[in-house]
Amino acid sequence: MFDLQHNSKGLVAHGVSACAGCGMELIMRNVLDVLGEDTIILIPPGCSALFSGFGDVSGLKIAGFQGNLENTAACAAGVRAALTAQGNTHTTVVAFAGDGATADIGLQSLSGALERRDRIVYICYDNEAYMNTGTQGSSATPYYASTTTTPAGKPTAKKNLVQIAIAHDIPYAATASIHNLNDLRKKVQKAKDTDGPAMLHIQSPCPSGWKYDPAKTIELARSAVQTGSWILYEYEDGKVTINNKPKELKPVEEYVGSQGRFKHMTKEQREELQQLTTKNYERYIKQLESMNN
Ligand SMILES: Cc1ncc(C[n+]2csc(CCOP(=O)(O)OP(=O)(O)O)c2C)c(N)n1
Ligand SMILES: [Mg+2]
Repeated sequence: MFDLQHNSKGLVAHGVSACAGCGMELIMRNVLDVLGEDTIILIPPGCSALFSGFGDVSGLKIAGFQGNLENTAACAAGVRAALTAQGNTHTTVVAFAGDGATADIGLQSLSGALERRDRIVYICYDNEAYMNTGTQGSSATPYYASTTTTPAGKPTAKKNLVQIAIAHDIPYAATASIHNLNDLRKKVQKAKDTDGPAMLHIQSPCPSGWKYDPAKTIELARSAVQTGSWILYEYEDGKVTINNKPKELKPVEEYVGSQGRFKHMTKEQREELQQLTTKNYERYIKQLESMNN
């Protein structure tokens, strides 16, 4: 449908209707840039479905289809199996799913594909809620964030998706952030080259759901890492590398202070969040480092 020679560079077509400042759009562009044309993409309902398009019109210049919220990884595994049956080992099969589609509704399907060691690249862009349907809380929504289903702030912590993936003994898993696109792109390349399932968990700031100025998307992504709210690391064949370990964490307020989803928090709650974030960060870094012993 699209003339690759004629259109501008990249595998995303013009006029995609993502919100201004959408982190996920930047992730999609970079992921496809690295994976290249010889890729089939599976997209569930959610904001990334803006790219799979409507009817016979697609926002992407590669093949793919939209499945259900429950079965992105199973769809990807099916496509891989069909390609393998045809003798095709060169095409990359990528699943590109939100946090709700990954950590909640499609978790069983992801678990099955990881356990079977299906050779797929599974990417979860994590905007930390069910954004496409109006910001309902998911299990990836962080502690204290306000959503329409957690208006007074989520009372529980964020689910640790990468640890769940690693528990399946897969060859490659990593987290990434759009403030460091070189690191993100390297990880996409490694995922592509992995012989078996590879999983990337990428934080995706969302101006509409997190309620901040769309110009601040990259700044917020950076601040999440600098405050210890998002940890950058990768797991390769049993070995963990922490890609960014700040000597001293910046105050969490620098990250949450400009986001409307945290504005209901009292001074005491902010102090509590600071303590929790530092404690979780230190504990998790220790846990990751101990995996190399
Ligand atoms: C089983 C099922 N439940 C609910 C829906 C409605 N629905 C469509 S998109 C969506 C939000 C998905 O959230 P997420 O996966 O985090 O992606 P995001 O919209 O945040 O990009 C929901 C709840 C659905 N399509 N299927
Ligand atoms: Mg989401």
